[in-house]
Amino acid sequence: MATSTHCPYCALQCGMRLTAGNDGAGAVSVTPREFPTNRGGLCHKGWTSAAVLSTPDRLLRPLVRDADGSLVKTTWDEAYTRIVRGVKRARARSGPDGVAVFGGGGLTNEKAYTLGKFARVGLGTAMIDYNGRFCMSSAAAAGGRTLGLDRGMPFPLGDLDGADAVMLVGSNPAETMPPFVQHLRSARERGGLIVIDPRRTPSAALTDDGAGVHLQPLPGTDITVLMGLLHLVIVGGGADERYLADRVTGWDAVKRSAMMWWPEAVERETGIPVDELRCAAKILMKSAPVVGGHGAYVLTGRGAEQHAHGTDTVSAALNLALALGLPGRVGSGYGCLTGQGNGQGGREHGQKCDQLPGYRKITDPAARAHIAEVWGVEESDIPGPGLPAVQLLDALGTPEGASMLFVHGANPVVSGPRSGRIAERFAALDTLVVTDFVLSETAAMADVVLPSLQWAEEEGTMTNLEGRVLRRRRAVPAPDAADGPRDELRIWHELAELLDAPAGFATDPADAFDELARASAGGIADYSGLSHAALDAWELADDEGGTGAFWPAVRDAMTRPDPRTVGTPRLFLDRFATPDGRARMIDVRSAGVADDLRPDAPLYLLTGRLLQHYQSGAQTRRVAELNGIEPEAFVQIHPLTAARLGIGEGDDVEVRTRSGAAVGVARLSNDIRRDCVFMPFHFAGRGAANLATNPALDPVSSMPEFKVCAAAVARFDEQDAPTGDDDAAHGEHAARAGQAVRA
Ligand SMILES: Nc1nc2c(c(=O)[nH]1)N[C@H]1C(S)=C(S)[C@@H](COP(=O)(O)OP(=O)(O)OC[C@H]3O[C@@H](n4cnc5c(=O)[nH]c(N)nc54)[C@H](O)[C@@H]3O)O[C@H]1N2
Ligand SMILES: Nc1nc2c(c(=O)[nH]1)N[C@H]1C(S)=C(S)[C@@H](COP(=O)(O)OP(=O)(O)OC[C@H]3O[C@@H](n4cnc5c(=O)[nH]c(N)nc54)[C@H](O)[C@@H]3O)O[C@H]1N2
Ligand code: SF4
Ligand SMILES: [Mo]
Repeated sequence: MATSTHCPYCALQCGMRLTAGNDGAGAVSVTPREFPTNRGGLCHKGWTSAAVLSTPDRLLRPLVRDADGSLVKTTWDEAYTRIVRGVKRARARSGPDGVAVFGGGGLTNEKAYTLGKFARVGLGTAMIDYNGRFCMSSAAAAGGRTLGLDRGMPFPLGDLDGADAVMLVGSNPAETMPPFVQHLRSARERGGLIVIDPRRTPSAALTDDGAGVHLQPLPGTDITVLMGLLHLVIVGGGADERYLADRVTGWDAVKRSAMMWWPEAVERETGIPVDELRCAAKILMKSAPVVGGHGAYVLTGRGAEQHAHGTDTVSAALNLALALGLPGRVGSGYGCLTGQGNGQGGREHGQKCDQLPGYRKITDPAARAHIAEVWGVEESDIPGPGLPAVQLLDALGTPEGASMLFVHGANPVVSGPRSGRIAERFAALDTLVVTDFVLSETAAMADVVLPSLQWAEEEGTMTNLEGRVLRRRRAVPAPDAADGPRDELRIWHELAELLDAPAGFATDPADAFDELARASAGGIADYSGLSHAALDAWELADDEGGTGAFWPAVRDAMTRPDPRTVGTPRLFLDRFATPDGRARMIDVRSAGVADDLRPDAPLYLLTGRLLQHYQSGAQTRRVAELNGIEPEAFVQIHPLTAARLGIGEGDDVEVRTRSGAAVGVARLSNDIRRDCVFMPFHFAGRGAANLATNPALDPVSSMPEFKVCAAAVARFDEQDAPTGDDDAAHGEHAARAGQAVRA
C-alpha cells in the first residue's frame, strides 16, 4: 500500500508516496506526487531518501560507553539509569542549568514542541537552543523587527509563477531545492532572474541566455550591493512613494543612506561592474507593481544571512523590497528560503532559548501564564531565557556551563562553526546523550546513544518554507525489538517520569499536536484551528495536490480562501504585524567581514552546499548512490589562483584559518572568484570545512559567520602536516569518536 507523505530532508517538503515491500518493511520505494511546492518533481536526495531506512549501520539498540571507552549495546533501562544519574550529578554541581539541550529543525512540530517542554519542565533547565540558530536566525530576526513576525515566505510559492522578476540573494536553489526552479520559469522567460552570489552556481547559470543577470560580488558585501540597487531605484524613480507613505516607517533615513552609494562606489567595494548593477536595478523597477509590472520578489538564502552582519543584510534586502512596494501585495513580495525540513515549525514552538510555543517570548508574563496553564505547572516552574547555540556549546564543560547535554536531531561536531572547539567542549562533558538513528559524528562522542525512529516510521506534522503545515505519515513499521528504536515522544515521556517532572508528556503525536495547538492559541504562530484529523481531511484531492494549511490558522476564525487552501496563505495584505501596522525600515550600514583578508590569509573561504549531500552528511553519506557522486571534501579554486599557489587539479589542499584547518581535494573551476575558495560542509574528519570557519556572531541573531573568513591555502603534504597541540587534541577526540561499537 502506498502512503502519501513528504520528503525527510529540506523545507520544500516535496510530496512523495512511499510503498513498503511485501513484508511491510523491506525495500521501500519512493514515487513523487503532485504537491504545490514540487509539482511532481523530486531531487536526487528525495528519490534516494528511503535508502537510509535500511542502512546497514542503523542504530537498533541503545549504546553506553563502557569502562574502556567503547560504546556497547545495552537495554533502555540501563541507558535511562545512566541518564538519570548524569542529570543528578549535573544538578548537584550547577543546579538545573547544569543540563543543556540541543534540538534540530528537522524534528516534527510535535517533537520540537515537546523537546522545548521537556527542557523547561522535564529537566527544569533554561539551557535549550537548536541548530536552526545556524540556519534561519538572521532572517527570522530581520523579519521580526521589520514585518512584526517571521514566516519565511508570507505567500505561497506558486505566487512566484506569475512574476516578472525574482532576485535571489545568496541562495542556490538549483542545488538546494531543485524542484523550486520550476517556479522561476516566468521570471526567466521575462529576463528577470537576478542572482547575487560570489560563485557562478547552477542557479547563477539559470540567468544565462538573456534570462537575467548574475551579480558576483566580493563575499560579505551584500549590504553595499543592496544599498547600491536601492540608490538606483530611487534615482530611476522606481520607489513606490505612495506605498511608502501608507505602509512604511523609516524611509527618510534609509533613503539618505542609500543616496550615498553611487554605483561607482559600489563597484569599488563589491567588484560589481556599474553596468551589471544598473541592469539588475532596471529589471526590478520595470517588474514592480508601481509601474504596472506583473510583480517582483526578493528572496534571501544563507549566503546573505550567515554573516556577522546577516540580520542587517536581510534588513537591507527588506528595505529594497519595501522601497519597490513589494511586501504585502499579491504577486510581489519578500521572503527567505527556509532550509531544514521543519525549519519553519521548528523555530515556532519553543526550541529557541528565548521562546515559548506559538512564537511567544519566554520573558513575556502573559505568555508564561498561558503556557503554564496548558502545561499544568506553576508559572515559576518555567525557567527564563537561556543561551543561543554558539554560546551554549562554547560554555559546555566549563565551570559556568552545563556538564550534561542532550542532542536531538543535530550533528554539531560537523556542522557547528569552529567545530574543533565544539568537539573539545563535548569531550569535556560529564554526560553527552545523543538520540539519532545513525551513529553520527556527534553520537560517536556520546556517553549514551538512544536509537530513534526515522521519518517514514513516525506520524507528525512539518511546517514547510511557506508556513504550510502538512502531515508526515507512517509508511513502514518501526523495527520492533523490545530494546529497539523508540519514538522520541516516548523517550521524553519515560525520562520525565523517571525525573519526577511536574507535567505530563503525551506519547501519541496527535495528542502532542492538540496540546501544541492549544499552547499556540493567541500566539504569533497560531495553530489552534488545526489537528491531525483536520489536516488529513483537507488533503482530499491528494493526487491533485493535497495542500495542508497555512498558519495563522485560528480556531473559530478559520478561513478558506479557495477550495484548495486553508488558513492564511498570504500575510500582510492589509497591514504588517507591527503595533502600528506599518513595516519598519531599519537604517543599516555596510560592514566588513569579521575575519578579513591579511597577508598571511589572502583568500576568502566560502562554505555551502552540494546537490547530493544534506547538511552534516550524516544521512546522505550513507546513501551509496549519492556518496558515489560526491565522495569526499573538495576545495573549489580558480585555475589562476591555483596556478599561483602551485596547486593542480586533484591535489590535496589545506585551507588554514584562525579557527583551524580543513583539507580537501582541489577542484579547479572558473565558477569562483579568484580571491575566494569554496568548501562544502557535508564531510567529516579532516575534510570538515567547519574546522576552519569563524564563530564570530551577528549581534542581533547570534548567527555565526559560516559563509566567509580569511584563509591561507596551500598544497597539503601529509609529511609536512604540523603536529601541534591543537592537532594532537583533535586527534584524541577523533579517536574517541572513532571507537568501535562492540556487540
Ligand atoms: N542539497 C542540499 N539541499 C539543501 C541542504 C543541504 O544541505 N543540501 N540544506 C537545506 C538547508 S538547512 C538550507 S539552510 C538551505 C540552504 O540553501 P542555500 O542558501 O541555497 O545554500 P548555501 O549553499 O548554504 O548558500 C547559498 C550560496 O551562498 C553563496 N555565498 C557565500 N557567501 C556569500 C556572500 O557573502 N554573499 C552572497 N550573496 N552569497 C554568498 C554561496 O556561494 C552559495 O552558493 O538548503 C536546504 N537544502
Ligand atoms: N560551514 C557551514 N556550516 C553550516 C552551514 C553552512 O552553510 N556552512 N549551514 C548551517 C545550517 S543552515 C544548518 S541547518 C546546520 C545543520 O546541521 P546539522 O544540525 O548537523 O544537520 P543534519 O546533518 O541534518 O543533522 C541532523 C542529525 O539528526 C539526525 N536526525 C534526523 N532526523 C532526526 C529526528 O527526527 N530525531 C533525531 N533524534 N535525530 C534525527 C540525523 O541523522 C543527523 O545525524 O548546519 C549549519 N552549518
Ligand atoms: S528538494 Fe528538498 S524536499 Fe524536495 S526532494 Fe529534494 S531534498 Fe527532498
Ligand atoms: Mo539550514
